[in-house]
Amino acid sequence: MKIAIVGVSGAVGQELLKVLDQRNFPLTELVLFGSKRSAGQIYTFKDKEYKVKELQHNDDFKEVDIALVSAGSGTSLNFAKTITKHGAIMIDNSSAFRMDDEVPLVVPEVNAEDALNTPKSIIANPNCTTIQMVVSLKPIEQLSHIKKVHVSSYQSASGAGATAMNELIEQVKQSTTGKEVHVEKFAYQLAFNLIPHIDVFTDNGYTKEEMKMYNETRKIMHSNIEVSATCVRVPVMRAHSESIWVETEDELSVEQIRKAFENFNGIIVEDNPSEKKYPMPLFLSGRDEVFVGRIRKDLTNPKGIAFWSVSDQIRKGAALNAVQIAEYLIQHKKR
Ligand code: 2RA
Repeated sequence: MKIAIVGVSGAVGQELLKVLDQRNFPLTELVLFGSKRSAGQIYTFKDKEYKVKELQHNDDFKEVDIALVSAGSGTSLNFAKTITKHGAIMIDNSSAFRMDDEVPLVVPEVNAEDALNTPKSIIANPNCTTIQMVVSLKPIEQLSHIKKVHVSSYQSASGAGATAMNELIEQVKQSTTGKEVHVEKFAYQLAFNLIPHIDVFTDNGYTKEEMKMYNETRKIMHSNIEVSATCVRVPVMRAHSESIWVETEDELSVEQIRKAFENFNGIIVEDNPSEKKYPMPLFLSGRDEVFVGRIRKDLTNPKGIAFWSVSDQIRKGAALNAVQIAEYLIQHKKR
């Protein structure tokens, strides 16, 4: 089983190496690709050194079985044919193919079987905020069809990449020493601030990030579910949080929802307010699961349930989900 990682030098690329190692993914060969700038860098995987090759339009993917790609939409669009032309399956972390009808958009806990239908040999990894949310929605949908979702996201700096994480740290230092705060990766200073603007605004007043939560959730859940999102950047390093309100067809109890969460693979319930037990990003970075808490009936709607969720944006929100798709493929499809 030959695996390629494209974009290995980025935050997600580095996490892909860690996840493949930690899960003992059954690869026999590994090849790393990057930009001209990253070419030549050396990374270690299971005590063996691998040199990054520059991604080019050639036959480098001839023997590759699965390519894990996290290098931006432009690179994915430009190199999809080069990556897949010899038979490799491309698991793409960019938004390039997510809404393509011939490309499955997959969260294994929710719609794994969709990964087996790949007319373009491409499987799209959803946006991190969508992944985290649909994992928490699936157990509720299994109890009663979800009609509406309102969600506010509290998105960490890591969503904008490793440079953005470093910028946040520098901004905190600069703003506490009275120095001028350097702002580059975000529209405004993020330290001690909240920015209700991720990606670009569309004609309906929602941002592209917010419309991803609407469009991707409907595709993944094969549902007419209505999603209204407000996506906010917050001064947190690498775990996203979401405040989610759900309306279901039938009235459900908190106990039913809690039990469904507790029995669902990939979810951990942290919900005991009297003991100050609820998920927080500071303590859950690096974890694989989606953590849920603050589960309660909605005061305004007997068919409404509100809850809070936290998950690591780089792991389950990107690298882990992609590797889980690859694991599903090798368990269910000869590759
Ligand atoms: C963000 N979800 O958080 C976007 C892309 N990772 O910036």
